Amino acid sequence: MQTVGGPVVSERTFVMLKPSAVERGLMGEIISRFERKGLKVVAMKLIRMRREDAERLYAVHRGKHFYEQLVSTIAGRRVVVMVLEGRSAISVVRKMLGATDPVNAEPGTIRGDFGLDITDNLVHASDSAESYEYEHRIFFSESDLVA
Ligand code: FUP
Repeated sequence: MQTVGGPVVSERTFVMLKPSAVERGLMGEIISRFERKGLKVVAMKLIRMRREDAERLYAVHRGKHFYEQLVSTIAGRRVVVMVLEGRSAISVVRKMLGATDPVNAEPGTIRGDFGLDITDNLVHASDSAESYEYEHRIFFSESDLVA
């Protein structure tokens, strides 16, 4: 845990490498970026995404025009799910991902460097502490988190 002037500011975030990242052999590149930034991997596994878990993960988008495509894009395919820890990890990882639509993502970000597809945009990461709490519990139990 790191501190600034006393308070603990280290936090955790949930990250998923989407099927295209796995299939294109980008796992190492992406995980390496997180490690080089100083983020600590506290849980990680390669899984075949079950449809019900994909629906749970994207429940917040249910009813939106892209929801079905979003779920279908990851259901039944291999993804890597992980929990990363570090100072302001949630916002730091979101910045490293870049804009949601890779066409608009800045070079130097993961989506900016490797993507073009908005739905299969390589990586998902929690956008708030509440999202982290919800998302990581779909895939991990507390005993899986190795601090
Ligand atoms: P992000 O948090 O950057 O992944 O983006 P959002 O929460 O806005 O979007 C969630 C997922 O829906 C992303 F994988 C991108 C996808 N999406 C579409 O496929 N079409 C859209 O019009 C908007 C988002």
